[in-house]
Amino acid sequence: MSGGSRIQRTLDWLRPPPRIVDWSIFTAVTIAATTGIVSFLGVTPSWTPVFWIHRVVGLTLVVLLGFKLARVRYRITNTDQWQPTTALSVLTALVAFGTIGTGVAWVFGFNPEIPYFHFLSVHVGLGLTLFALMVVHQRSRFRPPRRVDFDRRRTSMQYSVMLVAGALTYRGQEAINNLLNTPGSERRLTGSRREAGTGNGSFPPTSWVADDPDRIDLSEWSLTITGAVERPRQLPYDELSPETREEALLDCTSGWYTVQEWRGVRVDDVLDAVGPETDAAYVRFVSVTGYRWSLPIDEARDALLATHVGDEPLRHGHGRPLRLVAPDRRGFQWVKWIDRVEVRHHGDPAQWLVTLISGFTDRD
Ligand SMILES: Nc1nc2c(c(=O)[nH]1)N[C@H]1C(S)=C(S)[C@@H](COP(=O)(O)O)O[C@H]1N2
Ligand SMILES: [Mo]
Repeated sequence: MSGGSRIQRTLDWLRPPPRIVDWSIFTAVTIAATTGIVSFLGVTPSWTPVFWIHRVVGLTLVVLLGFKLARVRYRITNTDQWQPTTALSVLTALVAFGTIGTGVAWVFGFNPEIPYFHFLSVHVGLGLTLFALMVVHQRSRFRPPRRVDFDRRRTSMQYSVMLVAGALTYRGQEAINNLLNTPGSERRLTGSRREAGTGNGSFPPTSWVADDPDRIDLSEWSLTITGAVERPRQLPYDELSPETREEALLDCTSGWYTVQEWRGVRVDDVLDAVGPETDAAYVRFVSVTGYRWSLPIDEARDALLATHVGDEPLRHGHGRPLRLVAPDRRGFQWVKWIDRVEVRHHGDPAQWLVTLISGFTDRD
């Protein structure tokens, strides 16, 4: 039958030329990696577009990879076509499907217990690996698209169809999830799933592997408040008066969140006691481990230095004696085991170095 079936013809029409497919995969993976990394900051609904782009681009990638694999399949199945770069290409394809597969599995509520990692962090790890492999792969094979590849109407039509199909697929998934009432239907906008309950035992202590201090002896601990302040101070534990209670949501990039009532000292009160200089702009919270994060001073004033969660003293794993509660910030910014608060004139770009690789966990 010449021309094949109607579906076949439609697919052929929708398939962009090879160089554009390759270029689009490169672009889509780059966008997915970028939105994935940027989404690590998102907690509040204003970040919804970032999560949506990530999901829709991820699903569009499925179609693009399908086109690509249909084209290059013979290079893998015909052993006499093998080249030194074939292994790398196969690995890249496997990591690509692993990344998409773990993302889709997560959306449907799949969350197996695995050693050391949370399942969602496997998706993050595969995604970062994919980006790196793709850059290497492109260097051996990449041909930039040429003008002849573009037929403006057709190309924009092809992309509209793919993106709309991606968005509809994601919407359809929501409907199926809700209908079947899978655990995947209970995700926040960030994709995180709820850890229900109150107090220390109801959510997992989550830290970097290397960030694992010894238990802190309260009689040897004190809080130093220093930097751009008029009267630096050092407060022993029993001079803190942890009387402020506040409900706040902790959302970790490894895919869980919890809502707790925290109790502690308002940063505002701590700052008033030391008198920040008038041009002070940031407050840096530093852990006994060296882990740290800074907040703009006005936001910091609204944050809490917590000693308690759900009316229990914080357990070691959750940052005893003192941890930051920074509403509307992602979990990794909620520094644990704080013993130093520094008022500063500038932000602290180096803090990113310590916090880029989230998700190694330390469960008790
Ligand atoms: N000092 C320090 N603080 C830290 C971390 C860490 O590794 N070291 N992990 C952060 C991360 S990634 C999260 S999600 C929260 C988790 O808090 P929890 O362990 O009480 O659940 O703590 C944050 N604070
Ligand atoms: Mo986290």
